[in-house]
Amino acid sequence: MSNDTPAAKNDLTKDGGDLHQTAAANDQPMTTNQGVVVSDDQNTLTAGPRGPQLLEDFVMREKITHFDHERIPERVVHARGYAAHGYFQTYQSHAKLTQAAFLQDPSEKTPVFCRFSTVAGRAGSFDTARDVRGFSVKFYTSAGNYDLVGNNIPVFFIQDAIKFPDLIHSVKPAPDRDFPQAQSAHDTFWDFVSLNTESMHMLMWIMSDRAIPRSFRMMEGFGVHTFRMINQQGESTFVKFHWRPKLGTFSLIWDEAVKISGADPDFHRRDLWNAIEAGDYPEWELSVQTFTEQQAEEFDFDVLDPTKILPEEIVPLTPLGKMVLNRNVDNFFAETEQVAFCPSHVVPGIDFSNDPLLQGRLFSYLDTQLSRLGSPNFHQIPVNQPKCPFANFQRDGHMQTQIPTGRVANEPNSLDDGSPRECPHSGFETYPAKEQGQKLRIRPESFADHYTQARLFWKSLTEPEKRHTVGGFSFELGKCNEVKIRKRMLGHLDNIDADLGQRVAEVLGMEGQADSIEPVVKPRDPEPSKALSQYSVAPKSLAGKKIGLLTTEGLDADLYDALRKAADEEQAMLEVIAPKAGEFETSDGKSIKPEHFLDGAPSFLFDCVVIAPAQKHADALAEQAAAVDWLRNAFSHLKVIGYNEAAKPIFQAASVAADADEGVVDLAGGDVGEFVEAAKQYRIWEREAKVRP
Ligand code: HDD
Repeated sequence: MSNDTPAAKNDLTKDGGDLHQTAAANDQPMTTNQGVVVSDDQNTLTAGPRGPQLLEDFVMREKITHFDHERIPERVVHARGYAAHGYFQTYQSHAKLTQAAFLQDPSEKTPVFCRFSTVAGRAGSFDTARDVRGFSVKFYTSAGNYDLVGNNIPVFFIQDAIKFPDLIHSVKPAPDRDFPQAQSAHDTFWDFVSLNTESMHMLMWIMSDRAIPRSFRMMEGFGVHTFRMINQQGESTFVKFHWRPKLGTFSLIWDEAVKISGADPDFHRRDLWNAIEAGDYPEWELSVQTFTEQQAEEFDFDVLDPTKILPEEIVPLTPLGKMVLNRNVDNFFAETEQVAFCPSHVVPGIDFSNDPLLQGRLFSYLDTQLSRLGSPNFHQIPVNQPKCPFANFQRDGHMQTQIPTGRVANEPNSLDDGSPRECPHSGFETYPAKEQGQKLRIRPESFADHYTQARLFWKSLTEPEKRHTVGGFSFELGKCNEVKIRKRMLGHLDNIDADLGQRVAEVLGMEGQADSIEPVVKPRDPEPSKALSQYSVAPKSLAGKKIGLLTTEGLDADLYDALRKAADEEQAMLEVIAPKAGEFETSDGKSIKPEHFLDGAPSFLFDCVVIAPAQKHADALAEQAAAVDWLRNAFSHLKVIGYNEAAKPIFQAASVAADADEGVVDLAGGDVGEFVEAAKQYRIWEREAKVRP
């Protein structure tokens, strides 16, 4: 704000007035923050050309002082995040369920701002850490801002917010040595969670593929808690929120995630930015599971317990509408960094439940914004401002940017007959739930079953997903030095499922060493729920995915055209990788500029790959370790690989059989149809047992 130049138009009376400090006008002079035109931005004022600098140089002092104060505290959790603008559109009126304004009119598009994040790492950490992903959406509704602050996992580690600082301290780098960064694979985390049986269900999710998503665009989102929806008649229905990505839910393989973190630490943010820039707008469907208080009493778990899901076999999803992200931010700091989400930001038609974790969150977020953004006026920052009118008698404070007029700042008053006035019949009214009870510090008994749903999750996974979950636990516990913690965890895993416990113990070489842990509530044996397995329900599609084509000068033009056409038809992206970064000619003399050069684009940055050098450059390519690794990695990451005859020396050098399985496809004759069909499977799971026995 204070940076505005005379040329910038700041109409503060307009909602979300245009506060862009535009570089657009080429003839706009550079000024100080006071609007004084700067004549020299390169040289400090000195006494003589080689003399001392002068304190009076307000241009230099202002510039350096502003720079010195550029950083604000990063978020205490979810520090690394990425966001985009878009809209939400309801499919129809959901007036029976809720009076929420954004769920009434299907012709109306409600603006949204959506931020995805990792939890544990710092703002400068890498994208592909094994972690929960935050999934926060700010709806700028006509009845005020509504924040749905969820995650890509439908349950949480703890049942009561008072334990949150301990959970986070345990997962963050150890306070003495300040490592490891963005990792849960260390003693303090596993010590804490193994002493908190309520974490077991969440641990299953976080050790599974869910914690290493392929893309923000291919990730589900969940409101986690039970909320209420209230209709115009004041009737309440319990709901659980779900976001489902149109592209389907897909994940990386752990070895890939580790390698990507070095090759492209910005893998997820780059993916989102590029997709939006390309007009390939990611989309999610918002649904709810709805149930009454009477139904809730009949479930075999407590709906106020955030470590439990409501299986879709019991209550299916009701689709409400869709969210489309179609605009990247103009400025990362101003928007993504300064956006302030608070679960307490609700609108008429949406209300809370007594979930003790949710209730704690209602306090924590507002509080954290005050320290992070430094002022109770954070709602005036453009990205946080409602797009509907807002007015009250709150006044002053750091960085007040509005100029309230008039003599009166109190209500009631008889001195000023103007607004704002409270509106008893149209304002937000809390649902009048009846509450009574003794004051206690006690966990309800109905929260005590900590293993059944962890077992439900395990039983619902496909075999490859089970393998990866065993891999997740083994990797993390293998990084845990204290043997007593490993033994304790193995005891919990045995309680979740004997097969799981056994398999992890085997990998760790600790068979028979699990602690014996007596569950407070003996776990039941639930029927599997298909919706919990992402690969049971994943669409067979290339939409939104990336095909990497490793080639050389002289690339077969017909093959290139066929791949480009197939990519367009399947709404996938095709990117060319060549040994050198410069332009080259294809077999028909057309010039191509490769998107990448080989050393900068390993195959783990792509979903499926084609290796098709020109014959005369094939041997030279096969001599390059980067090309051999390219193929070897693609094969071991279970990717579908298309190749031409000239690629065979690379197969030999990589010790990969050109007829290894259905995922290694010969493109002889230039027909890419078989390759595309195979690639729609995403991975060749059967290969996994061979490459990672
Ligand atoms: Fe939280 C940020 C999601 C429990 C305290 N949380 C934060 C963000 C997400 C979540 C997505 C990032 C918001 C953004 O993009 O700016 N948090 C969750 C979910 C939880 C949860 C789904 C459980 C169901 N959180 C939780 C508890 C507490 C907090 C129990 C505290 C008692 N969370 C915070 C915070 C953060 C935050 C410290 C840090 C930055 C911020 O709020 O704005 O207040």
